[in-house]
Amino acid sequence: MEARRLDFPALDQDVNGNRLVYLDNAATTQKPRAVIGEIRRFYERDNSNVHRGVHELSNRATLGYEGARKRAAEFLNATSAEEIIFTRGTTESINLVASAWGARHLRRGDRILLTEMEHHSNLIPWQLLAARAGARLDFVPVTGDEGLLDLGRIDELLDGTRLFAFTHISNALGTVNPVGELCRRAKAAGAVTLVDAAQSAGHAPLNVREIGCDFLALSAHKMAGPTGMGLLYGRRELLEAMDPYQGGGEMISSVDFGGSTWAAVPHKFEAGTPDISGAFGLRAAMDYLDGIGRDRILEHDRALGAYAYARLAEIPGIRLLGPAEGRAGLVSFVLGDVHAHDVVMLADRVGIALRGGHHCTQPLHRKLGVESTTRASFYLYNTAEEIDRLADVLREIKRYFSR
Ligand code: C6P
Repeated sequence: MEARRLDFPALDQDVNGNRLVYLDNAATTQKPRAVIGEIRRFYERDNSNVHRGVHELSNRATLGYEGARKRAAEFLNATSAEEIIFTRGTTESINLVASAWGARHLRRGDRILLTEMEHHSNLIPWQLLAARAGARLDFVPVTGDEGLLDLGRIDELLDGTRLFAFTHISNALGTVNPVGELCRRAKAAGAVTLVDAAQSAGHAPLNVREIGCDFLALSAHKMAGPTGMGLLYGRRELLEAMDPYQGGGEMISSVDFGGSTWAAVPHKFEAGTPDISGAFGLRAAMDYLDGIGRDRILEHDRALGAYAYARLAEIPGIRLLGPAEGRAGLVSFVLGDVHAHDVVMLADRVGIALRGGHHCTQPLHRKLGVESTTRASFYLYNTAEEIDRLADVLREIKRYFSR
């Protein structure tokens, strides 16, 4: 894995006089040359709009764009490319379902089930929908600092639920949720399921048919791909029964002053000129990750997550959040009474990139009784030595503030 560092030009730099240690991968990962080069190649050779042209460049752009859709379907083991809708990312994918599925299927008094560890992107769209439809939100509780879902009352909570949306990996806790089991139980209760795979898509093999979900959302930029690009997987029969999300070019079959008809899925949900270079970049990212092997990336992530948890637990007065075992490749913590923003700022002075705040999980932080946490998150190019450096720097910061 270490040799892979060389594929990522941004890692090869000093920050504030020290070698960069990039531990902010849950926010966005770095991009390998294969992805950067593919986007550049698209703009240098194939740049044209998709679907509307018959000239050579437009054909190439269309082939590449639709080829990326096929590649994404294969990456997720979807039944067909028509089940893949390109979006701006996880946030837009979830908003699309809340808007286009919700408008059709949610009625006053209906219930939506979420968990207490959801990112705001998997909370606010449902709050907006619930307010519009007169529906109610329920939450699967989190056990406390250990950060697991308390599934004790899950069947009771699922009873009468129309849709259950939950994260695969928590960006704030590092918890890996049992997505297959959650989908099975939701299905048994007749609920539609949405998996937020923002933190898992580039970190583990993902098989939507094995998981058994109805929808799954991901962002390219968290899996070595470009920003502003992502996708929604949706089971075809559900997508076909949904209204369009936005109106405009590309999503129509025929248009008249008095009314219009819609294109078939997936184009029904892709109004306007899409992020074409983003699709080329996403495809390159998927090829890159599969070239390494997503099972190997998962193993590496888990090993770093476990190592970081153990090393940081040695620091006196630190409070670690999330499970001690079986965690993903990220660790969130409170360093005594040092504010997270001070930790992040001081670590940056020696070239270590961390993130501090509520990580868009304000209700979870409130429940755990903390305003903010510091988070170190890893990817395939990070090493145990970088975690050792982090642990040393955190000790120094702690000592400095204890004087
Ligand atoms: N989490 C983090 O630093 P977008 O912004 O659409 O690409 O992804 C949103 C999102 C949805 N779900 C989960 C679990 C996420 O972690 C994120 C993004 C970043 O943790 C930004 S707050």
